[in-house]
Amino acid sequence: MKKILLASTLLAASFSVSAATISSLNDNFDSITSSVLNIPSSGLANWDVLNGTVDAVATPNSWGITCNTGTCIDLDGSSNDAGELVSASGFSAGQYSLSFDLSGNQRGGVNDDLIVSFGDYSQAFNLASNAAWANIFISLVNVNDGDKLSFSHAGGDNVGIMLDNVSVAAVSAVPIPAAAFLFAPALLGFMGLRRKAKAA
Ligand SMILES: [Ca+2]
Ligand SMILES: [Ca+2]
Ligand SMILES: [Ca+2]
Ligand SMILES: [Ca+2]
Repeated sequence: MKKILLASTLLAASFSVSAATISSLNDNFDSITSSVLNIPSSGLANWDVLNGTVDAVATPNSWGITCNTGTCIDLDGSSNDAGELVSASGFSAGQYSLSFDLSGNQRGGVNDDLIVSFGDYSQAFNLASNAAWANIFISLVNVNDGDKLSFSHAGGDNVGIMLDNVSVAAVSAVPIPAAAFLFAPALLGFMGLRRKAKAA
């Protein structure tokens, strides 16, 4: 019974990898070389924009906005409905690190609200207009197969939190030798099962 269980676990593991998922994402938005208000989803290779709009802001620009590098994203576009920037692809199940840079809107007015979600990580940000660029690094996020990374800005006064340098990288939760050690009994169990089937 135990052998059958191990063998079926092994088979399940080999079939759980979906071709549609990704296992890393890096975007500094610098491939966009001039500012675009209400940038269409087609203008963002790695992202979809839902529930509103976002702007791409290149530096220099007439609004006096400084990006952390080259071009960055104003998460509240120019349609009076702030957008939700969502990774175009879901991620493979696993553990990841997440890193991104945020600044306040740099244009005055009331604080802005943003919720960042990815797997079992979700964090609300309330940033003053003059909040300086800061890096947010989450060392371990548990992700289910197909989970997407989302930056969802509240409101819609066209002046929103700025985003730059998004990076998601897989974390190897179990060192390879230990993984092989865990895998070996399952493999032996599977082989034993085959031998038994042959003998029968
Ligand atoms: Ca950039
Ligand atoms: Ca805007
Ligand atoms: Ca919205
Ligand atoms: Ca605002």
